[in-house]
Amino acid sequence: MEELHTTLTPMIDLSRKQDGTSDLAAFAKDVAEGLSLKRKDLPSRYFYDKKGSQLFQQIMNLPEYYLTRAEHEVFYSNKEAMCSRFADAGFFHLIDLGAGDAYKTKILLRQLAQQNAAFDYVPVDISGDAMQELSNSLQTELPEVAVQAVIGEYFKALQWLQENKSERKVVLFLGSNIGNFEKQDSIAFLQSIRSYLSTGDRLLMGVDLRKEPEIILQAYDDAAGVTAEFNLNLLRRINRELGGEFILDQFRHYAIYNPLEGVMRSFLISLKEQDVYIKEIDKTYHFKAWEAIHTENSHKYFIQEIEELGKLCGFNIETVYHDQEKRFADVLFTVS
Ligand code: AVI
Repeated sequence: MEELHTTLTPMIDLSRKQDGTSDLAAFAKDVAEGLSLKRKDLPSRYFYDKKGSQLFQQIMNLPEYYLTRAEHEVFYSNKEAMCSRFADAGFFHLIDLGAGDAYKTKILLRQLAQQNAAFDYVPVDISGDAMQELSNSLQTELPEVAVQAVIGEYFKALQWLQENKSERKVVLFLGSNIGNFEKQDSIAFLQSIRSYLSTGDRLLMGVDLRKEPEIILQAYDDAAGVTAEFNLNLLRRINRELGGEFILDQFRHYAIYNPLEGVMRSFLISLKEQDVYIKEIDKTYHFKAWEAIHTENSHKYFIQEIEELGKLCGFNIETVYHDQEKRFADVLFTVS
């Protein structure tokens, strides 16, 4: 067995910008661009400020939001098989892109520790707070696991890993996060991940599968209105960070599933004709009554689509792990 590290390794912070621009300037630019489009559109990555991240935690516990529970079940019922594959060729880095609180990954970490697998755990997340909390909780719960948290964007982290930790890699991209990309962007994203991997490396990706449309619809339009709050929080964030003057109850959440494309789309709809000024952009945006702002896509897949997506990006499916009801899959890829 490899030597186990029991001391707390300092976190790597790659989040500081090199080009002098701030996150706020990027936010203002994206909002200005998105609200100037004929079909208004705001990027869903801006959902996750502090309040938005808390709301997303609540969403994951909602009865209608089956995704998290289903993936948890996939991990729980396949942990031995998954971990044996990961550890089949000596030491590896387990890289968790968008780790958050690592609720599901901890199932694998416990299993790997129990198997005495030779690995270190590299959670990557843009949130420094989340990485600090995760490092602390792992120090208490699993002190035998070597942890090196990285704060920053995925590709900066992969670049850093390539330069600093060059052993075999198993990359986790869980929670159906791939589903939030536009099709073309998901290809570019996976091709980019592939460019940091070599023969023997693996990718485990969590994908939400096609199913009864009503079930999908309810997951994104829950009875308690938490998803509606999560969507509207984007306007609250624009108000707070960019000096926007959105009146939240003059917009409503609307979600619709297209079963032909397998895409859940979310919108904010203006309930009346109105003008909204945003101070940081120094511009007023006009909304017609019932005009929509598109805020999110959540793609649902057939396994065949995942296989094709993988092939396009240089990955072959090794194993598909399902929950019992086949709502969700975690797909293990090797590099081709
Ligand atoms: C983070 N992502 C995978 C979630 C999803 O299911 O698309 C975000 C979300 N949006 C509304 N509910 C949850």
